Amino acid sequence: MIRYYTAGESHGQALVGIVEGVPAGLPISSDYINYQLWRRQQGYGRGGRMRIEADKVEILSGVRFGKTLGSPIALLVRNKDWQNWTEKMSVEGSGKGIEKITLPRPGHADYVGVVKYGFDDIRNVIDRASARETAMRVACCAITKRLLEEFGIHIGSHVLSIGSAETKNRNAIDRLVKKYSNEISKISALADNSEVRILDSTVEAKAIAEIKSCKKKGDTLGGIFEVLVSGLPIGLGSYVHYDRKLDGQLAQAIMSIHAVKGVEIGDGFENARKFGSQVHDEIISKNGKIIRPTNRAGGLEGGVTNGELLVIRGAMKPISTLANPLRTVDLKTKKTTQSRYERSDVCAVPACSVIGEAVVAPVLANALLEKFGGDSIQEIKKRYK
Ligand code: EPS
Repeated sequence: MIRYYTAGESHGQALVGIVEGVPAGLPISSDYINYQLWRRQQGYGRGGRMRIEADKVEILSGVRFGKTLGSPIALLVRNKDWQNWTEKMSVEGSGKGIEKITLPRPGHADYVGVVKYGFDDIRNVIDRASARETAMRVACCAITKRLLEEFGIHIGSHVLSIGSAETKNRNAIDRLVKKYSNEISKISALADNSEVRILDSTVEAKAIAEIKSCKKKGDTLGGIFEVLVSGLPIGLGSYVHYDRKLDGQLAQAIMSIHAVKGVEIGDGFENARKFGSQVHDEIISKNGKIIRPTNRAGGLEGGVTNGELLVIRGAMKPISTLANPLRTVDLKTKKTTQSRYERSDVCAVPACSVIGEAVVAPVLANALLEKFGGDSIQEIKKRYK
């Protein structure tokens, strides 16, 4: 089974990742990973940091002549911004003379972090709690995305809403999804053409305008994104054990992304407002084949893939670093005051959708390996056939 770990502080020297359990013989290149890293850095509403970074991965181990060896894969992404933080984030020394941050931002991990670890400087929390970590996550998960592609499984995503700019009429999107239902990553290619990864051009324009005016106000915006997966065979996951139910595992993966506070599979929340007869996808026979005329379940029944398109949505709250800050308490003086502002994004929902694509990949790859697993891609392909 595949596991991955990330390490690294946002303004430290680099982000580091180890991916283990990847079968041997998987073709992978730094170009493939870098393309996913580039996609994560796009999006209207990002702040000054994205102008500094140009994320590129270095593959340090586990790959030889373009193919995985079956051994742990070590990855490195250097933080360009490190040059500006060598003193503040120094590994050595005492930190004497370095300003301590004592104003926790509401909504961030700042306050809970210092209480939990007994720190007197919020910088110790900020730097690991930062969504910068997702750069390495996308790099690690790209390897599992590549693995799934070997089996005709493709992952795509797009953004449904940012602030009040919302895709209400899904008909056009549903037509696109149907058109590309065999290779859903094409949806991503279309979404990548939009600065906010929104497929409906009217909603796209509204979202951009909303981000613009939000920035002027010193505020931030969240939104909803959709991750779609095509080519999944029937039978991945489990209805037998609670911890192997694929919907539960996918929800965990999406909720593990910074600022994601809600998740649904298929029409999860909408279905809760309807009658069962309006919700469940009938099973019918057409030309001797069993088909489903609708997919409100989003590709999972009983925690197991049912052969339909997998549909997962995530809700990202507005970023908690506000240029026009909320009130907080100075942990040194215990006085109520305004929170602090250094620099931040106004909206990162487009990036979050790319991260969503990434984090579901190892979950699905593991479900695939659980059923058909082997030491090499060749061996797994034989079993899969
Ligand atoms: C982040 C704050 C900002 C974002 C960062 C996440 O960074 P900084 O504090 O350096 O301005 O740009 O996101 C990234 C660096 C990234 O690569 O996505 C936070 O507090 O979570």
